[in-house]
Amino acid sequence: PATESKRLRIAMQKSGRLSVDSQALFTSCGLKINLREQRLIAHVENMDIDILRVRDDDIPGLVMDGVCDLGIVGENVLEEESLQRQLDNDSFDYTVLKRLDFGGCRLSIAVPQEDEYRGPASLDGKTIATTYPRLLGRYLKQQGVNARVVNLKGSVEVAPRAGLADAICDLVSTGATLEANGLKEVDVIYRSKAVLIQRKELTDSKQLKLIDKLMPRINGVMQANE
Ligand code: PRT
Ligand code: ZN
Repeated sequence: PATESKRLRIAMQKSGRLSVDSQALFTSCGLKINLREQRLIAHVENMDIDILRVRDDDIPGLVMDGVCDLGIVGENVLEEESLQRQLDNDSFDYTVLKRLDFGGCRLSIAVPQEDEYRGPASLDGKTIATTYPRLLGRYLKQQGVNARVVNLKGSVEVAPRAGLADAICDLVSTGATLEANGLKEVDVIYRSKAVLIQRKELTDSKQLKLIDKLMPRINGVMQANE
């Protein structure tokens, strides 16, 4: 029947840097999930929750469009999608329930090791390759820098060597990738972690109660990990 409460839908990355930690968080919160099968949807056995396993890039949109109730995604991907949707005049509403303690990285400008860099102005007239054109565009605008942005979905770190760009703007955690490609990190433009987000206009009382039950558990797990 239409009045029956729907199961809470949580989107997580299927496979990648956030999957293991996302899954571990759910498990620590007492969710019994069978993720052995390579299915899109995994039913939580002991709660009215379904886990959707998707590409990380799809998670902000799924939550902003109300298709999923919660999601775990990197702030970098979330912010990029928000900026894009603002430009496209699409809905970009969501609530951050919790900033999590994994997925930490920074979005940085990097240039060839031998290049001189004297701040953002050095990027004037240059070409910068990135997977995050909106975050980079916002930064360049704030800095009053005029640069050409090339949008690459992958292999950003080889762009300068390949002659496709003068600089890159990419995610960095250890810095090993930059070093291996003869690049140096010169400016951090955004610091990111994984976040748990909720869609706006979630009004179902059973779903809200379920979230109220989960949040103290998440806080408890994070405190125990400190
Ligand atoms: O398949 P799907 O689209 O779901 O995954 P994906 O390949 O797009 O994303 P994935 O799994 O690589 O990353 C998911 C999220 O993890 C990112 O959106 C970030 O929020 C976070 N994260 C944390 C990182 C890194 N650290 C990271 N180091 N994402 C990517 N990297 C890459 C970076 O792009 C570069 O290629 O790792 C390399 C740099 O690492 P270091 O250690 O050499 O500096
Ligand atoms: Zn992705």
